[in-house]
Amino acid sequence: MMSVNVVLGAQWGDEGKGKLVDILAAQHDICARCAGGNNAGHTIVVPSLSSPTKNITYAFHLLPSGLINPKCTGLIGSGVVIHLPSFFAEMDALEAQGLDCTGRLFVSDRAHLVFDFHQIVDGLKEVELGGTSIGTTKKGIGPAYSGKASRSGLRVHHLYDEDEFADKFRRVVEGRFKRYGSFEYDTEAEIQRYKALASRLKPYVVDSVVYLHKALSSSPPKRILVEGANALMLDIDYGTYPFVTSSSTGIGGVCTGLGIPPRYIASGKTIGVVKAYTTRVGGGPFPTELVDDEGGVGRHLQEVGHEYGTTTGRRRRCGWLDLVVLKHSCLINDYTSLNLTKLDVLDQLDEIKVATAYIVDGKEADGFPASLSLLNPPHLEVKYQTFNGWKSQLSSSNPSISTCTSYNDLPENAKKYIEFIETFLGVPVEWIGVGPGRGEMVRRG
Ligand code: 2SA
Ligand code: GDP
Ligand code: MG
Repeated sequence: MMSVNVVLGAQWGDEGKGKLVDILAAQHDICARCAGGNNAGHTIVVPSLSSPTKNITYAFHLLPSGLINPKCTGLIGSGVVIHLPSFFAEMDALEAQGLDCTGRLFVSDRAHLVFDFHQIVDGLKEVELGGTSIGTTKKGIGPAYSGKASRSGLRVHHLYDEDEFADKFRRVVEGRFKRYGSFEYDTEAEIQRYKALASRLKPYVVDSVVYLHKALSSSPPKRILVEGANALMLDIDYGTYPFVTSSSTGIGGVCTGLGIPPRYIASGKTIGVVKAYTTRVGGGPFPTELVDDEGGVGRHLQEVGHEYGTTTGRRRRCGWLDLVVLKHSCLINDYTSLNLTKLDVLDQLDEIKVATAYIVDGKEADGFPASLSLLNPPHLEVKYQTFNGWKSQLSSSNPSISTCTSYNDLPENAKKYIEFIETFLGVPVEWIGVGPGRGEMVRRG
């Protein structure tokens, strides 16, 4: 039986999933997205095919990152929400960079559509929330998934029954006008626009259940890689609710979003991508956040790590690695190994801290608390372990770990840091990111 391999974000996103997916895609035939929409952003830096000494930077949002590999086919599964104008804009932008996806990109007919009115409503909801806003990407993700859950959503297959589409569309928009007032929106023009989009989309549409099951049972079976979007702490059930996205970003979302039976997933690898520190975009709790002034460690991580959103350009909040978060993430996703990324960003720090426990109201918490009110002082005290950095173990000829190509090349203190993490979590660190480029990845074992 062919196993399905999965790459998932283990923290609050932007761990560097896209880079690992790009590397693993070389050994897979299909790269599938199972959840989220174009709120995701994956930046991938690879050598140019025409002049390999130069790098090309690709930004993926809705399309699977595995597509950089010309032999890999992309699939957008039923659990994904698709904004068609953005889908085509992304495809066109990739094509302008020399990446042609023709004939190797498919979209599930059961995937829900995100419309511009969902994006408008996303913004209006955020305004209503005021000081307690989620800090969404305003890509319409929440409103589109609420439509799905309330059974009023439009799916890809609806595009191909024009009367049903127009009827449903008018009703849904009317409902949003009732709830939010008559915001500026030309319903009839939108219905016309979607006729053209539907015909452009037609060659990409498949029944992804049949497609994947044929792929798994073909001879030889196709090798499938699932690319997670967002991350476990943004999961609708297990993240820091309500400061989460609206999909299942963990391992459960792989089954529901693709219709792949769990035994294929259980016999494959589930690789958790973990940034060597923590970042988060938008609102919500972040117990190890470093809120400091210019020159502080938080600012250092942000600048050295270029911590700005791929989709919105927003500054990412930065802080120390949080093993309480990661333990919670491991309990749910049961990673078979980890990819520790952006270790190079810590190169110049004298000391590195890692959160090892939460003391909630004087008692060590067993897991990551569900109640957000417990995550603030005076309830919460975070316990840290401090490590010496490896700055002094670097040399003028080797000023960054970015040049390391094997585990043994890494400075002793960097190895201690890695080994502490894997022992604490009980999961091996198989890959170590030492720079943004495809080649800047150390494989262990
Ligand atoms: P949404 O738009 O409804 O999914 O937002 C809900 C929360 O989920 C967070 N979220 C993200 N966090 C990190 N990265 C994301 N993707 C982009 C990137 C972000 C960007 O890769 O850089 O460009 O700003 C992402 N997408 C959603 C969001 O911040 C809310 O906290
Ligand atoms: P994703 O959403 O998990 O795919 O991550 P993003 O692409 O949004 O953010 C990760 C950022 O870090 C991107 O700009 C990557 O190019 C970059 N990156 C990935 N791995 C490494 C690494 O090991 N070191 C450094 N310095 N940058 C990395
Ligand atoms: Mg990202």
